[in-house]
Amino acid sequence: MRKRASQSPYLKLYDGRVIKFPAVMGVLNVTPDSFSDGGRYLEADRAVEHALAMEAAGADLIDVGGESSRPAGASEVPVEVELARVRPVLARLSKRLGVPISIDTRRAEVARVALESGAAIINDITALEHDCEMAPLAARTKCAVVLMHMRGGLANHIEFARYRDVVREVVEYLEARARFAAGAGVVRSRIIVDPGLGFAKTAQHNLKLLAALPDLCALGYPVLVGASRKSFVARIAGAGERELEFGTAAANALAVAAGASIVRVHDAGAAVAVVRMAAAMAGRDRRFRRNA
Ligand code: PMM
Repeated sequence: MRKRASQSPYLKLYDGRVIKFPAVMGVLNVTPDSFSDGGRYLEADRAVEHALAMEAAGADLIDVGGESSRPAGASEVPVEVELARVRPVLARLSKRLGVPISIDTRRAEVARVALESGAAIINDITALEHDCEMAPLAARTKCAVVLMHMRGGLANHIEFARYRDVVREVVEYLEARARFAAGAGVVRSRIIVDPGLGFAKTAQHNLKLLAALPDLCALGYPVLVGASRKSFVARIAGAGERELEFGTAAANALAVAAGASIVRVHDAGAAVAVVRMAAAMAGRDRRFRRNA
């Protein structure tokens, strides 16, 4: 067990905006094939509407993605396609959205366009490994970066779900990637780590990682957890709409109680209530501390 490093209760972005933790990241997948909301927000105007609705429901930031990473057989899309999907949405959002935007991409070219449109966070499921231009871009722009653990590629990562000790290996990987990012000039206080639930992980691996969140938090970086509607939740809680939502809520509540700083979700309204309650119960909401 590591010595607990102190975690900041907020993230200050390069533009001065502050995201208070625990925070809700609303997912805006602008893809025709994402596993839960695929196709619904492909049309830019509807995507923008959905993002604004998530903000109104209390989301603290919006994660825009143009490439599906659906566990079973996600296909790679050319960079032009990814750009064509996200560019019109980002252009419209930058004028209308108050909360910060993160761009869910492995590609520096897409991240660059998004940052130019006002995004403040790069959410890279390959922890800056896929594209060697990503780390210099993040360093140059002083944006925040989410470093996620995964193994293998988009289409085959589940074949890599083999570990001797999944917690140790994921913690060590994220520690190394955070060190790499900071060494490349990424602002240290803007590094976020993520165990990558469902990416090269079985249900058991995901459960072990969720149970070990305090070890991940002990690295000293904010921890992002993306359990929302994933197949392990369906397997455990049931695959119906309600079961998936309540299963997601349970995972998010316990993740916040264990120290997670950001939960990445599809139903922002539900998650806001869950996170508020869990934060207060865990003594993470100053207004409701017992000795306040
Ligand atoms: N999961 C998905 C996509 N991007 N990014 C981070 N940082 N963490 C995740 O767990 C994550 C992610 C896949 O889910 P989706 O298709 O519903 O977006």
